[in-house]
Amino acid sequence: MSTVLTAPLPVHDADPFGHDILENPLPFHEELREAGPVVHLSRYDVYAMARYGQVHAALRNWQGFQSAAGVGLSNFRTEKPWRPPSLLLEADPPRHDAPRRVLAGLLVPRALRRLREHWRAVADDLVDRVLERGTEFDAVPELAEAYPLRVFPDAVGIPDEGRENLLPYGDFLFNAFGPHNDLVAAGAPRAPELSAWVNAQCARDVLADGGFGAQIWAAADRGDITPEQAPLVVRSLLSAGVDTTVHGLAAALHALATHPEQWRRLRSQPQLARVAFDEAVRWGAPVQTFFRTATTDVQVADVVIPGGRKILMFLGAANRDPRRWRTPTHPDPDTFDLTRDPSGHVGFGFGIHQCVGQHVARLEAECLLTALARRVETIEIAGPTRRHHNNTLWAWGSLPVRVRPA
Ligand code: OVV
Repeated sequence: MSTVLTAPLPVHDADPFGHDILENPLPFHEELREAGPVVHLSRYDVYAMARYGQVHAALRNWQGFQSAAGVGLSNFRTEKPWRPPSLLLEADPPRHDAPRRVLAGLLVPRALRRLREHWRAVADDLVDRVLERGTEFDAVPELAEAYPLRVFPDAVGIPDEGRENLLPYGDFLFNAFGPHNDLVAAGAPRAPELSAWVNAQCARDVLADGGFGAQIWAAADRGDITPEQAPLVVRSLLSAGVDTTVHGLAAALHALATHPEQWRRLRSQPQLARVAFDEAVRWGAPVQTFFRTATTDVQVADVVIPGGRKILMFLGAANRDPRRWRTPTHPDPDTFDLTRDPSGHVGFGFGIHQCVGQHVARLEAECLLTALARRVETIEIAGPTRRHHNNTLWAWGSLPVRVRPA
């Protein structure tokens, strides 16, 4: 017989999906971290983790914290999901593994090398055109959105028509991981139409030869996945690959525009572009949260999370936990600093579900940030910035910037 010591569970009554916290989650994150290793969120009757150690451990523990019951607030066992579950994100081993292997193989750095030269040229061209139009512009539509939309859908191989649906689809999808609040209600009317369009882009006959989409279908021909799985794997690319990168790039642009000394550092050492992006994903975590569901009773620190309960993991809070990030050389986790080693951040998750597209995102960031660093001597915020509220994404709606061309 074993005895489990349990401590009283700290409680927080805030709404993590309310507009005040979506606007600026940082004070709430600190309260959660300081409240304890596991906290009960009374508003939704779920458990929460905001400290690095527990978030990291929970992300690794796919046996104890399953994904197949959904990684949003709603439990797929008791509530019908709004779309057929993802074969990657919303699945556990063994079913998760074949689709994951196929996608991972297509998206490893070695497989992306063929894209670099073209993606660099597109970034150079985009930056040139933006600068031709003037030295003040909104970095969200003009760079953070424009660049991924120029390279990623082509790389997947979807047709041109309807690409304007990609961002609204992603916005709804990431809202739908949260509660059925005003953000979900506002997006719901278009969800069926957007979803139907995305699903139609996953069919074999619409996907261009040589793209990621066609390669996923080729994997089905080889028997690595089934023909029924192929369209859903393509759907994962179109679901997870656009808004996340857009807001990761926006986080990087915001960070650099508000830290002139870090911009100078990047200008003098353009090979820091990748570090700059990962530091931005740590500091500005574009994906803030995901849920898991306890498979059985799981003990975390001195708390037992009962089987069947939802756990909300605060990736952005873990990324600034002083317990992990306060070091002798870099004592303040809240600073954006290219001399820091950001590796180990959980902005891409961790473990078997860690972002399979992270190398694609890093390549996009490398191309865009080096193109910008070559042509722009200074970049600063030129007007009021605006957040775009989403239940999962920490997003920018508008980043007016002023640049001085080099
Ligand atoms: C990581 C992520 C986010 C959203 C959707 C998916 C994955 C998916 O696989 O559909």
